[in-house]
Amino acid sequence: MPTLHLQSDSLPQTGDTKIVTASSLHLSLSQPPKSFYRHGWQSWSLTAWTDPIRELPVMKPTSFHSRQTDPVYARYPHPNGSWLGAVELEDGSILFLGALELNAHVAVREGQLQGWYESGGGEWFVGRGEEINLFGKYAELLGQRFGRVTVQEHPRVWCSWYSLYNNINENNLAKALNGLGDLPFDVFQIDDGWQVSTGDWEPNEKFPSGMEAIAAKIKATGRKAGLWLAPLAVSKHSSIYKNHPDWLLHDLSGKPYVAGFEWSAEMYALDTTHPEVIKWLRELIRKIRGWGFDYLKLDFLAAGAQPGKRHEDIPRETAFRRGLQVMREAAGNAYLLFCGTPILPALGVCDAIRVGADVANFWDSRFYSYLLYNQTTPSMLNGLRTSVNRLWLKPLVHVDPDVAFFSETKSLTPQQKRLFLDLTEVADFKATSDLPHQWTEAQREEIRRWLESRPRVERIGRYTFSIDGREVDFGPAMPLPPLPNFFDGIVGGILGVLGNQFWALKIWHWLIRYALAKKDSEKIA
Ligand code: 9PG
Repeated sequence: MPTLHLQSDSLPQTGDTKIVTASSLHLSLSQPPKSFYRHGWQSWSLTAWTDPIRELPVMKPTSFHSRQTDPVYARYPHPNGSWLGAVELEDGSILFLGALELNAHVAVREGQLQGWYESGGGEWFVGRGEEINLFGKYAELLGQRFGRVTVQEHPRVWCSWYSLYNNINENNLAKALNGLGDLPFDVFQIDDGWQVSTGDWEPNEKFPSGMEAIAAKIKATGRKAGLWLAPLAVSKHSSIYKNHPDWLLHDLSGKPYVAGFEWSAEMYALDTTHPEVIKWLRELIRKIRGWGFDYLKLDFLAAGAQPGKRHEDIPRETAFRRGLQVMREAAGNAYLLFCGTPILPALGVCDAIRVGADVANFWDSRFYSYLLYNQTTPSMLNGLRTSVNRLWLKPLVHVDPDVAFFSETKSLTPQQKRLFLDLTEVADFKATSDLPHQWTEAQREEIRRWLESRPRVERIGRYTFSIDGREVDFGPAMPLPPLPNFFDGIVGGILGVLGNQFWALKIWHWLIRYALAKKDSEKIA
């Protein structure tokens, strides 16, 4: 299939759109654009309007690339994004280029907006005109090709992660469940920490009564029982790693591909083209359904879409989607929330997608966002920024911007909390991890009102919305931090090198774990 070059005079005029088939497509820009919409590959990857000329600094530490962004393009020297991109022109209109199939990438270089498929070719949507309208048309076309969510009701979720982290057990979860009382949460979701290891999806010693018992307890309160798992990731400590090395994705040199690091060990990825992996995935999801869970948060999914050598030689996102579809079938009518997932391959398979980085009970981390120039690590700002820039996905799938905080936190101002609550109204996805016994009566009533509210939301501009007539502007939270100055660059460089040393990561993870455990034991006590 050819590369197609389109000059600006053959580009759609304002308001026009077209669908073009090509392996790559080069749209000449007659004027330097004002900004570039970069779309991050997976849930946590930065999505924002950015500088159209100068690429952002390479995100550090680079050892995080495979779990935070698309590692194939993490060092690409020009502004770029996954599947789609747009440039803003002088007159305020945008030029939009979006792939209608998987395995595609977009960049601005040499005065062109370029798009290409990693293998073969496919259809592209090209349009020029008003931004909200073009993103809307693109979403419509994606819906026709990939499918869209059919479940109407948006679940209201209590999730254990952002208060208890890994320190969950039968008792503190039971306490949280009781504490919810009659608050209208539809789902009680158990997050990371219940399993023997990543890959051995059986309850650990903190769940001696087993998962069926806790699912039954949750359902007795009239709620859906939710469970977190990372089905495509495999820890070095897992039995799969020991017993089935051939199930893993391999790098080109034949070694198991390292898809990231968990607390103390390398994490590997399953090869979703391997027939035995497919069988194992099907049985895993059926087992969890059999325990009684009917809301599954499937996390670290990007592991399955990493580049590498597979049993069957097909493009990585195609292989990945195949694995997702098997899990969808096995899950029946359970509600599926995909997290840490490449976005396009998940469309039409799940009910909801986490569309931003993890939030945290602080606004921003100077350490990560300035020194390491990493906008994907947990912070309220990183969660909010990427989620707001992904709201165009809403007609296709429920968009989960992550949890809101109500309890007193030292480092979030009421305005910052309010802005995130406004985002949950716009996204129409409400979740929290707060420990109910820490809420005051007034906070419980605030939460009840929040869960019950169904405001009329209208989009006014790129970052402005009207919520029941009240105007909300996410704009001030959208700019990226300034590029590191000379001094920050040097400090960041040293930290980045440290962050790539396994021993340093281990110490770092151990310190975080210690800090969380300490904080949580204080909270739970
Ligand atoms: C459980 C958590 C929670 C959370 C998920 C995910 O290295 N990282 O970039 C990174 C990003 C997110 C993350 C963990 C690591 O959190 O988003 O809601 O379920 O896993 O471990």
